[in-house]
Amino acid sequence: MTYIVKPKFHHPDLPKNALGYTHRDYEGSISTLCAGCGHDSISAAIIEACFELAIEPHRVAKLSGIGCSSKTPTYFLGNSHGFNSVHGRMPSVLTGANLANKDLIYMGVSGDGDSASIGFGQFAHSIRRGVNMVYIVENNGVYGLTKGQFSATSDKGSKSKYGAINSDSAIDMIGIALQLGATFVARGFSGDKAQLVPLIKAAINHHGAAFIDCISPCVAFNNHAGSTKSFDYVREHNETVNRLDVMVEHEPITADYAPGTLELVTQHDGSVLRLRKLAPHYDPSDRIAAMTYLQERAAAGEIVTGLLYVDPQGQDLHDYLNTVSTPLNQLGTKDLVPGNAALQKLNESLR
Ligand SMILES: Cc1ncc(C[n+]2csc(CCOP(=O)(O)OP(=O)(O)O)c2C)c(N)n1
Ligand code: SF4
Ligand SMILES: [Mg+2]
Repeated sequence: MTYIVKPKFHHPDLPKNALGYTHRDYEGSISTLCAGCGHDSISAAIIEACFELAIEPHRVAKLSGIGCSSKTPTYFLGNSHGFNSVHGRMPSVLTGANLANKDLIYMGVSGDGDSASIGFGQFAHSIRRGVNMVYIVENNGVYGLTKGQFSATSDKGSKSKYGAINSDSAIDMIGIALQLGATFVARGFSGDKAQLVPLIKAAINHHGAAFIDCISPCVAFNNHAGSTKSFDYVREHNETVNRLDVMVEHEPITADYAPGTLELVTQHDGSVLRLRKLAPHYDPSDRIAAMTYLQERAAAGEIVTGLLYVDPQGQDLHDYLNTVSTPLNQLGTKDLVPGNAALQKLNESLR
């Protein structure tokens, strides 16, 4: 993997968070992606979200597959745990790590090729199992790393840089995540950091499978007229259903909002999501209505962004499996080898 180490020095007056860390403590190596690539903006949003939440970097595990998008964990959270896996296999590696140590914050970063083609099954099973993670697909509608072939999220009828028309139907990752039971589903745009940072913060605070489909234009291969993942196209067709602020502790609501346009959602960990409704009738607590709405707007050529669905009291894989409260990797021999009598008893109970 190519990377350029960043110099460690920084200005002494850089703002510090509650832990006394600056943004520099959440950065990684210097990016080697193309200048202007949407993926770099998503890395910057992840850095900002972790800085604002004052997360201890050693509490984060970032995992990825293969692709330009999957290279990005090298460019953020350089003091966190990292695992760059095989193409499309990030979800199973993440699931295994999460089962072994549920105390970490798991961040899976992937691409549309990585998650909607070779890793589609892996993506689906990690979502339906409710793995406690933030799963971000940096969606540019092409295989950027291998020079711009259509991916499974390329829209039917969209045009490649070299003029070919895509004849295959697109996979909508949001629709699939909703159908599979994800308890937090959002769509962001790399060109809208003000929307993306709170979405990532809320996803980090969410308990359960949190999925963010982030449209992230590939400036080298998919940013031309005829593409439906270009900066211009997304800006022109973006329909934002809500705007989000995340409050970790209760803060008074100071801004003025028209009645019915503000909604407060308290998540499992006590964080409060303050939702400003831009589409007044959109209800992010109604999974089926969300699926219908997204299909309708997609048919009208719109790209719906915002917090699309949340179950604030979501459960995760460990809740479903009823694992012990101690992370499994911290259990000692006494717990793991309970002795012959306990084994006999267990065997008897299964006869
Ligand atoms: C098993 C396997 N098959 C194919 C490849 C070639 N390959 C590398 S990256 C990639 C697609 C990447 O696309 P995406 O996940 O969308 O990432 P992007 O580069 O667009 O960010 C492919 C097909 C590979 N590395 N391994
Ligand atoms: S090829 Fe596309 S996805 Fe890859 S770094 Fe360049 S702009 Fe980004
Ligand atoms: Mg891609």
